Amino acid sequence: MKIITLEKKDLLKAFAAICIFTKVTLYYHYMEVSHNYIYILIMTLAYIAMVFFSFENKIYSAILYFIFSVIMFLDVGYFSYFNRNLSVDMIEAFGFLDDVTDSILEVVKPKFFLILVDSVLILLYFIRQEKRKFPTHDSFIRIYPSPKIKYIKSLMLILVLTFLILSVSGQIEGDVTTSIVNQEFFSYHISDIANYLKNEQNVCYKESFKQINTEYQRHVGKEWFGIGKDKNLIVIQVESLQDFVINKTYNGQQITPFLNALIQKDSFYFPNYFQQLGGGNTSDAEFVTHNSLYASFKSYTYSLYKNSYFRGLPWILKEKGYQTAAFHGYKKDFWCRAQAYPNQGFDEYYCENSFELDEVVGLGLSDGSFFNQSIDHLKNMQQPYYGFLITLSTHHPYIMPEEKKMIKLKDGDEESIFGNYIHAANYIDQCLEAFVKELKANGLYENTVIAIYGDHFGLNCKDEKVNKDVSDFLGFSYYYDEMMNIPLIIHVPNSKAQETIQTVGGHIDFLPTIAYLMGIKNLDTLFFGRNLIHANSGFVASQTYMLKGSFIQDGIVFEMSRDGIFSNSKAWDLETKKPVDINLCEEGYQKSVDDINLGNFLLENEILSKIYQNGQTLQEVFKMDNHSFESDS
Ligand code: GP9
Ligand code: MN
Repeated sequence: MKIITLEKKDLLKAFAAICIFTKVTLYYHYMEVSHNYIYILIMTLAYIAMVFFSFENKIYSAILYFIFSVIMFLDVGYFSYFNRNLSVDMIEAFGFLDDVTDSILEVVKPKFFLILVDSVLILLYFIRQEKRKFPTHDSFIRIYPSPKIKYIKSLMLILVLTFLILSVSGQIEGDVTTSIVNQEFFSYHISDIANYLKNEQNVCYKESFKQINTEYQRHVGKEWFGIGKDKNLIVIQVESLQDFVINKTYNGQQITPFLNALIQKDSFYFPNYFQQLGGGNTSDAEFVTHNSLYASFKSYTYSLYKNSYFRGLPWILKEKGYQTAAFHGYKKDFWCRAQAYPNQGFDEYYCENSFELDEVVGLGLSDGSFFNQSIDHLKNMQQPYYGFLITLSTHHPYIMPEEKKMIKLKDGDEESIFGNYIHAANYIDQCLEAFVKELKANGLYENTVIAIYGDHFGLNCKDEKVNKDVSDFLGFSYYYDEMMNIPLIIHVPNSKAQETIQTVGGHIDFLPTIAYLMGIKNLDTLFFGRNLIHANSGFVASQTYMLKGSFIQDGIVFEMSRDGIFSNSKAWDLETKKPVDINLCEEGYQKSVDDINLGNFLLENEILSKIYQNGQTLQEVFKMDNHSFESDS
């Protein structure tokens, strides 16, 4: 009788081991681990074995294993959307996700639940055993393994633990260790927690802000300088608008006929403009656009720095006598906007409460109604004014009401995210057309500069179906460079501008570009961006979707390898998509890392406040904090 029980147990153990092996393999498949796969797989299995060997009462092991499995589940869900590992830094950010539940449900695929199955079964088994108080359970390890096996297990535990501690603490250096620490489940999460607790700051102050400012000033007075001087400025941040819909036909129809026509007359169009966000999304797009600073990777910059002093576009225009207001037909406190806006330089924030919710599309007030009602507020503002309008209707999953759908979709695209997105892009185009018409009707058009840009991508290239649909539409494989490409259009009525500026740029470049057109001679703040109207070359440092160190410069895209090893990275030509030698990218990689580290240093040390509120110099703030400072003279 006893022998039969043991055989059954052994079979169950073997079955559990197969399930665990399959699950870990599946996990790394979802996490797209490509370098040092075998080492990583073996290590994770060894750590899991350790969890089961460590407790005599296996219920504790099963509980721990279940917890690890839940973390793995969160990892794959997070990775499938953001293309990066989940970090403890992001825990605070989850508090903001309640209103985008639809989108989250959309990205968490049912297949990800397979990650949980084995741990639930193992846990249930041991709970049942525990309830029955099955006598062989506790005694199994004590009675049957020989002392020799016990020693082998103990030795294995010691080796595995020693390696884990040495590698995550950086004592074992080398490419393989780096690769493992960045990809292996236990090593990554332990080192992530250790880094969070250490909160180490490293900054390399190689490029001085003075040089960036000098470059801005060198262009002052050149062509197009000040064509918007003393005019009103309306900046429209469009939800999820990507560049690939501009100047494109779908099934014989223009997707954005109004924007296509707008580009042709009195406008500057930047087709190589890219999103540059941090740990946040829409609110980071706003932050980077206004301040020309890198957003924090840790969490939403507005929430981390809601009480900090910033000195971006709203402040600079305010000093020139502008009245400033932000407009968004959604909840007042979402993304901490209500708290952050006064420190960003906004006099007013017209949020959901300032609008009548007379038409709902997607998350809330329709863009059509939002624009219409914003005209009433704009009319009452003292001129010149700066109005920053954030749209909402074209938010994921892009479901437009039937009567707004003007594009005839191909059969296969009906009910797909791609099809929905085409309708949404066309809908916002209709709304923008109606808005400009209303500005004209109210005498607000002639004297107003209008800038329109996308906050971030709408169609995630990691989603298989989306990727296939967009790739078929584009005629080439849809990847991050295309995904993060958003349009920027700056329209200056009667300017006779008809410029398509191919220079690569991103959100970070908006402030110096618009400041130049608005005739600001002295852009008296710290900023990272370039005036794209005259910049000889552009530089887009990326820290999200394409990881820190990645960049786009002069038509070359460099994507930093997820395992943290430069030589495993990829580079290609932005236009032709042909591979480029990564050895040409070392300098750009270093600049990308340095700029983002410096950006974080500015945020974490309240540098703007120290300089502009406390009157300290750049040299003082950098020396004071014992960081390297290269003279900018
Ligand atoms: C909410 C809106 C959407 O106010 O800006 O934010 P997102 O989910 O795109 O970051
Ligand atoms: Mn958004």
